[in-house]
Amino acid sequence: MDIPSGLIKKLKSARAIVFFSGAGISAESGIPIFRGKDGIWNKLRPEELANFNAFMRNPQLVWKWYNYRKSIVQESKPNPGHLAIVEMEKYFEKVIVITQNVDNLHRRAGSKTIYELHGNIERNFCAKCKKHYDGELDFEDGIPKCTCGGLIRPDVVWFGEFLPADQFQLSEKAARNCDVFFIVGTSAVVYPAASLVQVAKSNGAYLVEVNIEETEASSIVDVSLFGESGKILPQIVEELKLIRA
Ligand code: BJW
Ligand code: ZN
Repeated sequence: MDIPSGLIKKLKSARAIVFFSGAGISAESGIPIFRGKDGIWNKLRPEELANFNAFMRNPQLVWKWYNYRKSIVQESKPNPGHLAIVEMEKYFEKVIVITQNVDNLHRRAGSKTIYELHGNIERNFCAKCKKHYDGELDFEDGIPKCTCGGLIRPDVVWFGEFLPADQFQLSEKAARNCDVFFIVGTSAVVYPAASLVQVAKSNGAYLVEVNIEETEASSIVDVSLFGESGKILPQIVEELKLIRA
């Protein structure tokens, strides 16, 4: 694909860029997305799994799902899309990653500044006393328990729960202050994360979507680049090499 000249022009003068990522950026690492025809939630009902009441009702089932996903994450590695974002740090004063993903792949790729809006699947905490548990957990009858007797849960954000306030505030600040805002591999339907697209737009950022198909964000972006992020983002890096040479 040819990178549109309007985007190249913006990148020439940009100082701060933001990548707002979702499950699609990790799809090429073998991690299933949530929605759409390849989404894991086509087979499993989200409301049965990703909310606190469901967890309290059936913690074994929810843990089975997270342990399954954790095993996929542990076997996966960052793909050329994650790595291209790291490479961009050579060309801009500020590169910030705001991710909805819980898979840690931006960190493993080496991105310096990452805000995690929906938590991290590799961390856990006690639902009762809030104590953190970050190593391997002991499962008894399919459930890990805290020393206080409470249930240990994954440190992720479920429906109806607040996002980590510090991560969201830092993300809003980044969205307000960037020159180019990339929206990569997200359906942009889950709020309040998706509201960052509008925040960036109203503060004058140039909006670039990278996705294999149209999304809720497509109608307000300046340019949509349709294709796999693992191919398109490295292509943008190649353009940057030419621009900055
Ligand atoms: C590729 C590709 C390739 C594929 N290259 N692209 C009505 C209106 C507005 C809001 C609400 C509403 N009703 C309820 C709400 C609130 C609710 C919400 O937004 N619901 C909507 C779904 C309607 N939000 C919340 O509850 C949030 N909290 C909140 O609002 O708190 C305030 C509050 C408190 C108390 C009471 C009431 C309110 C919390 C949201 C938490 C979301 N959590 C999850 C699970 C995290 C843990 C886990 O991973 O298990 O986060 S849900 C799930 O969706 C996960 C994701 O981070 C998130 C976003 O999904 P994402 O990343 O966009 O993935 P997909 O699958 O949707 O899209 C993948 C994309 O990739 C697709 O576009 C593909 O085309 C593309 N793709 N391959 C490029 N190779
Ligand atoms: Zn506890």
